[in-house]
Amino acid sequence: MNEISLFNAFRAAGQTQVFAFWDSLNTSQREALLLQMAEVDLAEVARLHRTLVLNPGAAGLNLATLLPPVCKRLPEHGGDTVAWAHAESAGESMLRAGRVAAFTVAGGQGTRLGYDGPKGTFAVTPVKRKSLFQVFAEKIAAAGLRYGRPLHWFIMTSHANHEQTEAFFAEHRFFGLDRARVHFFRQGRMPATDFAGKILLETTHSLALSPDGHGGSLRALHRSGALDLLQSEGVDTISYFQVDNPLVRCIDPAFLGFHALSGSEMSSKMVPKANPEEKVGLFCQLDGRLVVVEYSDMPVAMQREINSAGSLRYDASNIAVHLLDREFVRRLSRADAAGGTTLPFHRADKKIATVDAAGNPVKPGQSNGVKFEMFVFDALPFARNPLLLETRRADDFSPLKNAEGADSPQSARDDQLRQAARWLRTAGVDVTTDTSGLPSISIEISPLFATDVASFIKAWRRLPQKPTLVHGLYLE
Ligand code: UD2
Repeated sequence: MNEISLFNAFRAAGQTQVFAFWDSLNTSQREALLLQMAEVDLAEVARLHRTLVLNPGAAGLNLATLLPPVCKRLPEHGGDTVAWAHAESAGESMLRAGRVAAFTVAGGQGTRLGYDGPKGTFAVTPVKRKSLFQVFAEKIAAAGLRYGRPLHWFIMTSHANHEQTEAFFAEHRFFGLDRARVHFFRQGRMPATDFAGKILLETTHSLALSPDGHGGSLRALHRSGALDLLQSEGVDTISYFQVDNPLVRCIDPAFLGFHALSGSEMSSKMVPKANPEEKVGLFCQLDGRLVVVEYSDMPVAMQREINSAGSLRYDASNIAVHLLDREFVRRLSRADAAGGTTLPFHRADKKIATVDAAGNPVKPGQSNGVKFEMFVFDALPFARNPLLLETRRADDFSPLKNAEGADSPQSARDDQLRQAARWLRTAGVDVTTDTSGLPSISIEISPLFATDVASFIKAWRRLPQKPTLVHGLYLE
């Protein structure tokens, strides 16, 4: 679109405030503003204002019809051991056939952690202080080595952290991965509006744009050409995980096998809720479909509800680990581009930095507008045969969200230490721990040594000389 048609489109949409300062801008400022204006889907902005701001009730959930979800349980919780073994070997065949790629969403701001940098660069391991990105790189490398097919790895960044993320990988030589198989792309952005639906300016020559949420990853996979690359490489399954979870089993054969064997287009892992107030989304069934309800959208009484067996009625926590069928993502993205019904946007009222009528910066003390985000789990109701699988929290989930307390660097470190101690004990090694399983010394096991307890036992047995555990231990 050229300058004139952009101006006309914004004028027709009642958004002339975005060029209020046009006459005072220099050429490069004008160019920058025009580029941002070209990014905006004005019809989408108008629709979101109508549906989420003017008429918010219509988009609400009907909680009265919610039910607990159907879930495949772990063998220790009644799951079928034979089915688990069968699924694991099916997943291993997929990996041997090179049908799987890894996908990390790393576009978030990490505000709660208070860390100034892309979250994936945060040093998270107890002994070697490896970054989250290095931990994932080693897990992905280990799967490639074990199954004889190196995996492609896609990393979704944001406009704010893209360059820093790429530079970090370059500086660390891609942690030994083949750089031709590591792909970065930026997620999309959405303009923030005031409560009257007017797009806010961040400065006189830039719009208030923010990431479109991890649900934007589906559009971005399509737009970036990732889906075509995957197709040409014979990859049909995308293993999706968040950047904030050092324990994640990002390449999990049993999960892959269950997903493929049930003909699912999107599958998710859950863990039983740690406590009724845990701040995680919950898998539920709504009108026969699998959905995730955010904790903030579920009344506390419902979060605490107990079933006839005496446990929490809604206990299926979303750990944000999903498998996506490549063509499912393409189908949703195409429908999206054609203006069809796809992922809904969620509204968040925020304090949005902007400018006043004279162009001076304004930092509002209370919410002055609305940001719009999509959530990837909202794709579940569109998927054929969506599957929900239970996993073990201690081996799959320890998110890094806050600077202190729950879900912090300390808790993530402790959970990694407990896992290492547990694996050593299962291999018959005497490890001193406290009652929570926390060892008295620092132990770190590289994913290149083992990625689960079974591979750990094998690797440990193969060691010609067993290391002592006096001053801590690092195994690679
Ligand atoms: C998410 C889930 C919650 C629970 C929890 C588990 C949502 C809304 N809630 O909570 O249900 O499962 O995770 O840990 O998802 N990201 C992007 N681009 C964006 C926004 C986020 O890439 O525009 C990434 C971000 O880098 C991170 C992940 O998505 O890897 C989660 O984002 P979050 O921290 O906003 O989600 P959170 O912790 O509120």
